[in-house]
Amino acid sequence: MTQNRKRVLSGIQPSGNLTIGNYLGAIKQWAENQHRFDAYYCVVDLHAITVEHDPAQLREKTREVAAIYLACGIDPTLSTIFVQSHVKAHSELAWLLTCQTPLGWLYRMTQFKDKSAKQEAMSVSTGLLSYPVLMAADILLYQAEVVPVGDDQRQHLEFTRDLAQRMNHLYGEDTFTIPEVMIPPAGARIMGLDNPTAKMSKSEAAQLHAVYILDEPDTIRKKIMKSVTDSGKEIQFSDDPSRAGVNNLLTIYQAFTSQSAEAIEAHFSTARGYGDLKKAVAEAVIESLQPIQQRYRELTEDVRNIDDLLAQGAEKARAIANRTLAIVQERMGFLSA
Ligand code: ATP
Ligand code: LTN
Repeated sequence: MTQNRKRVLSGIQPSGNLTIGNYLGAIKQWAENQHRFDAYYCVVDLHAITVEHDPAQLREKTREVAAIYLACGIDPTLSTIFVQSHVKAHSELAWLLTCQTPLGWLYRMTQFKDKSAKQEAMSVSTGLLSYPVLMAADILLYQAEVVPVGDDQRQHLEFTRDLAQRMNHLYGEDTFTIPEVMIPPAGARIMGLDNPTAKMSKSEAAQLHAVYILDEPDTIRKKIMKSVTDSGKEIQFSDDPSRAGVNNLLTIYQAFTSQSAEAIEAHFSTARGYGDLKKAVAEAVIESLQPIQQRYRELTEDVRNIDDLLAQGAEKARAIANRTLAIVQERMGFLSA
């Protein structure tokens, strides 16, 4: 059974509260497709230290993200859930790949440019620059064929493919599988509620920026009702930047309700204004998150259960990752230990 299914790998950083962007761009499609894939979903804790972090919070969020994967329907009997740092091969392969990565490839990454722009140039961590190399190691260790992510990760996937091709050219064409990106049809790029021209992100501190997966219904209502729109009243999908707020609300509604754009526009054609739209979006989000939140509460009553699952996941992941690492080490000229 496993042999016929395509290998898939993806991950989320435990760097804050997971947002509906993380859900719609990543976890939702992981859960929907898990029957047809041999899937590996990791909590990428090593990536979370590329910016300033608090050790106690990292510990807490790592378990929380794993519990959210489960609560969103990732079934551990179908998919393997694990913590990146539990599989040491990720760090080891990242070093081997680092030595084959031209600096120019890293300097042009938009995520690096955006995140480093928020800090003093010379104090930006080297880890933030080499972030995509660690991500490439995550993917290539498992010989993943497909990587389901949100739209913002396209460039990192291109980087991974280029690096895999370079390694294959140097060390043998069968060294790494070249992965394909998989982007969901709706919800691949959810924008900030307070600023609909910037991507919704879990590490953005502003109170009204993001809806979190674990937010209470009242908080969700408040955030969506206060979201930034424009002075018009037409409720239609649009790529006009001045109408980005309404477009974002419609996109959220579409991703949660799985209706067509035409049906949604027809539905809202009789609405009295943006207030009606906001109310409907808030209720759709609340209703969709309710079963996830309920399941999250049940799961976290027993954290030992989650830790056991993560230990089993790491063991399964290690077997595959170590095999790839050994091949690469041998081909690069390292003596076997
Ligand atoms: P951070 O703010 O800590 O950098 P983030 O919220 O951007 O984090 P990541 O951990 O970098 O989240 O991303 C995890 C997954 O969620 C990736 O597949 C990413 O594409 C997806 N994702 C993140 N934000 C969004 C968004 N606003 N819309 C759609 N998908 C998203
Ligand atoms: N860079 C990703 C998180 C990530 C990832 C991965 C995604 C780390 N390793 C491997 C897919 C596959 C991000 O979303 N910022």
